Amino acid sequence: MTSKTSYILDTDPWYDPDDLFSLLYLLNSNATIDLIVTGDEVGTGRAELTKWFLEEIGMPEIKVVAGAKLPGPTKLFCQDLLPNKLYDVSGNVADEIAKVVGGSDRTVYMGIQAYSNLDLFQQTHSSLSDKVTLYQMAGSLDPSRKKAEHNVRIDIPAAKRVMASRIKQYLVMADTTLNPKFEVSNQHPLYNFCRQHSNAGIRAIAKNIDQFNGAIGYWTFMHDPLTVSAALGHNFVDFYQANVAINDQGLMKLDDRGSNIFLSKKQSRDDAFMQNFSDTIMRGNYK
Ligand SMILES: [Ca+2]
Repeated sequence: MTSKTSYILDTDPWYDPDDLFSLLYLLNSNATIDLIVTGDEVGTGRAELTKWFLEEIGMPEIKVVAGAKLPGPTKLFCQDLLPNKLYDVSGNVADEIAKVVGGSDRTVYMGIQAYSNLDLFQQTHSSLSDKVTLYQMAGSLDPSRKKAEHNVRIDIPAAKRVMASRIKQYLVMADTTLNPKFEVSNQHPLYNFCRQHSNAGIRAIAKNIDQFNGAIGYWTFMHDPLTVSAALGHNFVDFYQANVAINDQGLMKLDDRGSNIFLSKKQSRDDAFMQNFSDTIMRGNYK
């Protein structure tokens, strides 16, 4: 009997463009995406724009459910691309995740935003937690940090609860991904590939890169795609097991009393990753 592995992408696209790059990378891999859930939502804008994007690149059948909203300020780029059309992105996010997890032997959960949706799932369907392996882009052990890493900071209670849960977890930390090798600026071949593409969905990524840079003042780094690469079984980044504690400000440190999880090593095979990532994106067939 073959065992079924399912894949869930939990994402906050249309802010940092590395989410859309992650999605494209995944769509060109051997994995089949069973469900996309969005977080840090702006209404249901992130989910609806993602549905539009999937339609544009010829993958309209993938289910997208709008997930948790958060109280803090947030940004949604490329809103003007949303056509005057209704997309069904409704559903109870925890129940939708549970349906996928319950229907397979193992679920690879790719968390490339805050922990909010996964936290709702593990609180309401804790008996399924053992079937989930989480690959999460989040956190940092850099002691000079004054502010916690973004994906932890915007929902600290959720990060704490998931870290303490029974879910097996691999953390790709900012200490690994804040590496200039992972930058995609408007000088990068991937930017030009997107900007000049005949497909409106792919062109939207270049627009997202420009708008992100305009608002934030720096270029996007491929934090999320590296996390997805680990979830897909590539070995561009190595992990070690450690006990981690997280304080009320979301700052992390090694602590024997903390949760036992896998952490990314600071050094990665960055050149090999960027080559594989760029080649995968550029050889994709987008309708
Ligand atoms: Ca993200």
